[in-house]
Amino acid sequence: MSTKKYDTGNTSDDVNADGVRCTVGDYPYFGAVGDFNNDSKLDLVVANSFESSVSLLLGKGDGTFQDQTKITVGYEAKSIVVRDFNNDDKEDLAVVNKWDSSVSVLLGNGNGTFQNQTTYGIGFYPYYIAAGDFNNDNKIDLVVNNEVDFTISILFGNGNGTFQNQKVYPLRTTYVTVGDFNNDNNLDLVSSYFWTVNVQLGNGDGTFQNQIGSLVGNEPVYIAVGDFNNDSNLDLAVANQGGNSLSVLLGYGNGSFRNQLQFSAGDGPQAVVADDFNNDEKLDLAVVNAGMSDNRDKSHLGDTDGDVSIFLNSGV
Ligand SMILES: [Ca+2]
Ligand SMILES: [Ca+2]
Ligand SMILES: [Ca+2]
Ligand SMILES: [Ca+2]
Repeated sequence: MSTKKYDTGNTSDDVNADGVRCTVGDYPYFGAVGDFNNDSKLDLVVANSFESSVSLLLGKGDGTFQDQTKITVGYEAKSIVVRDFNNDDKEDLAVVNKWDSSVSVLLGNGNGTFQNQTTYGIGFYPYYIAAGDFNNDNKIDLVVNNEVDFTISILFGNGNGTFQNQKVYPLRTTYVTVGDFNNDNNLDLVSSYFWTVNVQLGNGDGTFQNQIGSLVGNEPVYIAVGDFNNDSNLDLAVANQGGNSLSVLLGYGNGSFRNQLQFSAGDGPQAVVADDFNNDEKLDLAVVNAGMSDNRDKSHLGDTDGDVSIFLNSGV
């Protein structure tokens, strides 16, 4: 892999895409994409952390967006997952509200509007959310990590846009996401905690096996899942906030991974995105560096300029 860097130089409450600025709400923390008005043009949703809203930016298909529409959720939205929870072919949202210890589910009307939120109680200090079918009933379920409780909450879906009350499992993690890491068609969990990422293989009935740990850098805070070496086994890319590094773990296809490849990232990596940025059909990585060295308090993120490190996949 090779690396190059570019500076976004942007710390205000804007989304900045190649010079196009779109105003959103106060302290935007997370973004996701989907097509919410069924015009085959990608739209953006942004979690506004210091107000009770997400901003919807409908895409014009040319890289620009209409002015935001705000959608009411709980306070301190930290992450969003986009899926179709009620099988009507219209994309829906689930939003984690950290302060409220809740998840807001918003069913899409398919025209860029949403029904009012339904909220579900989860644990204390929730941050990240992922969606998948954990009990193989063809209904999408949700998983959230509750950072201070040292738990995860799983909300099993009813297939009609409603969810059952949380099931709580003990797990120390700063992040949670999903993938099938042993190719048995049961969805597995991957999480992170000091120097380690942990895979828990799914049993296909909504329960999970014990953790399989792999060593990464200091303070892993975000994991991207993809097949980076095209061997049909899922791999992991991990942003190590404390280590200012990126770890790549290539999967064996049984839930374990080769020893990490570690790369220097920027200052305070917070997130990593896997996509093919140069159209060579290999997944590249973009690491978002918050610029934290002057102030390690998360509540002051953004006081220092951040940047993005791009890692082009040269074919491992
Ligand atoms: Ca839907
Ligand atoms: Ca399910
Ligand atoms: Ca599996
Ligand atoms: Ca692979």
